[in-house]
Amino acid sequence: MVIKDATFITSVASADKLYKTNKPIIAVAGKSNVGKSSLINMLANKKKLAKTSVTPGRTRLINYFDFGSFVLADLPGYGFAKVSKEEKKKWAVLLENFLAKENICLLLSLVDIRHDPTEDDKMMVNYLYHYAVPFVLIATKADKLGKTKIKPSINQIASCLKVGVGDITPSSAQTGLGKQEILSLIEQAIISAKDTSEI
Ligand SMILES: Nc1nc2c(ncn2[C@@H]2O[C@H](COP(=O)(O)OP(=O)(O)OP(=O)(O)O)[C@@H](O)[C@H]2O)c(=O)[nH]1
Ligand SMILES: [Mg+2]
Repeated sequence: MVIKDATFITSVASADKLYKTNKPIIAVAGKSNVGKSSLINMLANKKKLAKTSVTPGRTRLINYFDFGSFVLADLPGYGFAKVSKEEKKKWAVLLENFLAKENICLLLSLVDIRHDPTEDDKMMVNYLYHYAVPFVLIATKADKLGKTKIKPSINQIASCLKVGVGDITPSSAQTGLGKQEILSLIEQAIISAKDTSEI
């Protein structure tokens, strides 16, 4: 799949304002600073489509992007310590509503390849099982590890999250590692969603 001209659609702050579309929805989730916006820019071949930030926790909204054959939703990052309890609750309501209400074709759940998944990462995976959302895990920032460390790290993450190693794709927004695999996972998810809707 080739992404030609991805564009920003809208930002949404509350669950009653979720963006309506007939296109398949691909969502991107993960803790603050894990590299969601950077991954979106990599997939789009655009440096500044989604705002990236050295200060974690900047994206508090769901940002929607038109990728041509699908709509991509950049979900607000979780696990940011300096956020008030009230704001955390708001985040959880928004996320749970999004997962429950939207017909998500595939969710890319991002974890940092360098670290064991956090409790929040585990909670995210539990949410995904609970709401029966099809998902794959993406281990980000692989350029920060030596080549020989990638496989052991993926094994470790898989065992922490109780998923198969084949369900985790290493990626790097810096080198472009994983880009083609992720695009083809999205493409397959779109095709199989179409097939099921035609039965
Ligand atoms: N080396 C390296 N740095 C990365 C990679 N992806 C993201 N970063 C850096 O990590 C920081 C956070 O990246 P973002 O893409 O803004 O992360 P995010 O998950 O969108 O963060 P929030 O929107 O705040 O939740 C930035 O400084 C990025 O440049 C990567 O693959 N390799
Ligand atoms: Mg972001």
